[in-house]
Amino acid sequence: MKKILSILISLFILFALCPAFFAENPAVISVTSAVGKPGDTITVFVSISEDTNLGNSRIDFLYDINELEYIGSKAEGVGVNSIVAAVPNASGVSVGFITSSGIREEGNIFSVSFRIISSKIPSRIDISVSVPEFVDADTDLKIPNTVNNTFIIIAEKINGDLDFDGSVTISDAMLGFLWLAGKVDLDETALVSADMNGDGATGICDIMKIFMLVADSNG
Ligand SMILES: [Ca+2]
Ligand SMILES: [Ca+2]
Repeated sequence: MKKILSILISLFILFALCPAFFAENPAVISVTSAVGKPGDTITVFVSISEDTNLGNSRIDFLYDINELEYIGSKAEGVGVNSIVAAVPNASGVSVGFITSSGIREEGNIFSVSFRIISSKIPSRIDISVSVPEFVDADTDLKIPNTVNNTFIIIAEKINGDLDFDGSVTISDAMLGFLWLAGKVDLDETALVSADMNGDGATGICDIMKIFMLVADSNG
């Protein structure tokens, strides 16, 4: 019994002395989807959860380069100072970025624009998104992270047409209000159509715009 106790105590001391392998806050990376026609340039926005203290890093986007062409990346909103390297390759593009110090805020960190080469309409281009390694800006410890894959829908997008019947009517506005109230779910494609101001997110301002559009067209 005494022996077991001393082993437990030794183990406890060993763990107490070991530096933590992971930094504390996981980084949740979200990438928006988009809708466009063949030939259109569309933009997806990459955002991060709060208080990650993420330092310089990169995110990889894998897709069929015969369907999608990389156009450019732009630093956005919180914490990313500049895009250092966006390297298009045979399987997609890697976007590297510089942070002024660790990223603490939540919000968009950068955007990536693509041109739709594929002429298949309607269809869908999948983009698989991955993070090679995230490290803490101060301690260099690994930051655990999650990231979602995304997709581009190739379709005739009509801003505000949430039910995809080809026109914007009071039904679309009602659908938007029901969604805001949490009464119905909208799939990601409908949410992209609902993004009236093109900022990559759908909210009350967008739904109000749809409502105003319908109200105006009804005199
Ligand atoms: Ca409609
Ligand atoms: Ca919006």
